[in-house]
Amino acid sequence: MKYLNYKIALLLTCLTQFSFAETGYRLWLRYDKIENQALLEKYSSQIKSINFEGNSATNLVAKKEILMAINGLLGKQVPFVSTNSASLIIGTPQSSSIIKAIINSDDLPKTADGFLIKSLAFNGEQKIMISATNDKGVLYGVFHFIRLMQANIPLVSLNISETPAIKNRILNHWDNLDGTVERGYAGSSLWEWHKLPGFTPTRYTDYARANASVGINGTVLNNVNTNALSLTVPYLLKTAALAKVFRPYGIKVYLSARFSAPIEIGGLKTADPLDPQVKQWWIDKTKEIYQYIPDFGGFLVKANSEGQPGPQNYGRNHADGANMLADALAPYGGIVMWRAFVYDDKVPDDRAKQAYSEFKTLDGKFKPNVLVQIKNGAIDFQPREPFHPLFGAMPATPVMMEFQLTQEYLGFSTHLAYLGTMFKEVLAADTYAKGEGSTVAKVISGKLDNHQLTAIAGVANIGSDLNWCGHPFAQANWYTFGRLAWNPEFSAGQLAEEWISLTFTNDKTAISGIKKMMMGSREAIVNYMTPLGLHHIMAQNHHYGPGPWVNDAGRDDWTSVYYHKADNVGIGFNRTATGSNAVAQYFPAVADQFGDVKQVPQKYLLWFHRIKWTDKLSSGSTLWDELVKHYYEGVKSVDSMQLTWVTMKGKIDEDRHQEVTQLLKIQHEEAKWWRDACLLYFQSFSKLPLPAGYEKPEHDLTYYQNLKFSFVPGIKN
Ligand code: GCV
Repeated sequence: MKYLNYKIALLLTCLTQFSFAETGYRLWLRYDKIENQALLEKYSSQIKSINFEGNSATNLVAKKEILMAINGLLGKQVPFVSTNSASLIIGTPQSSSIIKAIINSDDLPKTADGFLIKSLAFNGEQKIMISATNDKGVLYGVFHFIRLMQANIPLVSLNISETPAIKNRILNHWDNLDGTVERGYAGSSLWEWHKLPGFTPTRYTDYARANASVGINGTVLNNVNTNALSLTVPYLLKTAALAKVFRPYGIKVYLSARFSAPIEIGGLKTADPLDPQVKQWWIDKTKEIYQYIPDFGGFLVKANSEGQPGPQNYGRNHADGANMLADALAPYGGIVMWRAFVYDDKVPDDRAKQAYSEFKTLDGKFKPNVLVQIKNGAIDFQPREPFHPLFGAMPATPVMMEFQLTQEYLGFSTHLAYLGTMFKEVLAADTYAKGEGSTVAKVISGKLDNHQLTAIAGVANIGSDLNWCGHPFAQANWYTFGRLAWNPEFSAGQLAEEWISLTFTNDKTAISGIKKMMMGSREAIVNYMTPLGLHHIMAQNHHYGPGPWVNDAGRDDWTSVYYHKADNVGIGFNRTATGSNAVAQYFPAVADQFGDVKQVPQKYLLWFHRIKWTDKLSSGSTLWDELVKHYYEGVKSVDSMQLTWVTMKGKIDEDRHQEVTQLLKIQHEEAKWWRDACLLYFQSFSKLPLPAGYEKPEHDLTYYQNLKFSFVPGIKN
């Protein structure tokens, strides 16, 4: 007996000591047993049984999720019951007679996808109800409820009514059919095209769960630099298989469409959008797509940009191209997302002005099911850009936002960059299109110009890596994108806290430390890469590391010198009336501010103005000294992040703590690399010394200029 007890004790020890590595695979959907004993007991007394009527595919996945979450969080099986004695009641008034009896359906949010979570008394018992007018709304309500429990929020007097501010909340995958991901730093593509349609691993379901949990309801599967093959039947079958997995989670699939597909896969001689045969080809192709994918979302198009074909090849304009596709999609309710990311080195004008110049005049010329998809800034997802002047400038056209979650210009997946602060900076920016308060958020949510068709896109940072996004903290950008797409009014800090508590811990000190790291992280990167409005000074092509010296890239607007214009006198791009006059594309209140060197926010100084090295700034320092200060501050911020992270040891799991420790070390080295390379290069013009007290760069400029890298991820090497 004694021996048996010993064996049992040994087995238990082994079992408790054995645990799976914390890979980050579970993202923010962890559902581990709640550690706070008092809360656990409280929750257990509040959720004794669940009633969830309804058998649609979406109901079934919501049931599975709530069961998995509650059983995990409470550490015990909570039964489903069919009576109104249940303490948690879920469903729509149509699917559930109990919901119908206990709720006045007028109280439910009217907008599709909205939900209501309410504490109420029924038959003398206290209950919680999750309801909506449609099954998708119920699913979102379920995920929200789970989030409350994961974040250890008391379930008392609940009365949460939410509706999404933006209708189409979409990820853009820049995934190629060969499994690579353009600007992807988290492994290869999730889509195993060669195994589709037969093989759909559970990972696809987990992808759908993660998206639905934050309200994302669409995904463009393939790169905007696209291959026409994705529109052929074998690939449509593969897309249909993915659509089938995502459908119950309320996620529609979309495809990037190659404008020249009628030639490449259709055997036509032209892709001219006004050619009747071309139009018919798209009508037939679209009909075929809907045969395979009845709820297909529509097309995303990159046209006449960076070598992609488009209507201008035939002397037509963007509206001609978009409208042709829109007509083909309209009978099925599909939409066109036509990108405004256009520029051409043959156009003798500031690249920052070209999208506005091309699109502004087309306002009102698009069919009702077209959205113009605009990047957050006028150049290209730089660490910091002022908001794109097209926001607010096309009142008669639905316009949508394109953010980049993958960190092409923000340190790939080795730098900790929380982009919530960047998203918010842009969303909260005031366009003054209709006077003060005409924020970018209001433009894209259709509120400013009264548009019903609204959308937002995020270029995905997701790949085959175990933890999905490469850097454990990069998951926060996926999370935050979804949550802000749902409600652009959420604050970056609130969402950071939320994500930390779901992903790492509910320990208050840890949350506040990690939040501090996250909230300062993007500014740190701006400081050590492109402070004071500098932009596009990264290495050529692969974009890994600094390259302010790049002066020959095949075309001027791909060089760095085009953007910083440093010489012995000063630095910066004059975009005022005496320069390219890009400021004039903004509404007067903004143009006046950005165009005036005394009023322009310092963070945009060199974006709009050319300043002498020795000019005094409002801070009292010369431009050179201020630039140096920012570069050094950037590195110092990474020091602080490292110090904070050390104090997280023991507060979060060892696996992810180790990973982030290592990544922060790389980030620190790379921050110094950026700082030293850029300052040495700019110093070769300013000829000014580093002010006293700053550590000297480790190497000379030639050393940094000679660094060469092979097989950098994110490009075709
Ligand atoms: C998909 C930048 C990137 C390209 C990307 C392009 C775009 O130029 O470097 O890789 O191409 O933006 O958004 O179309």
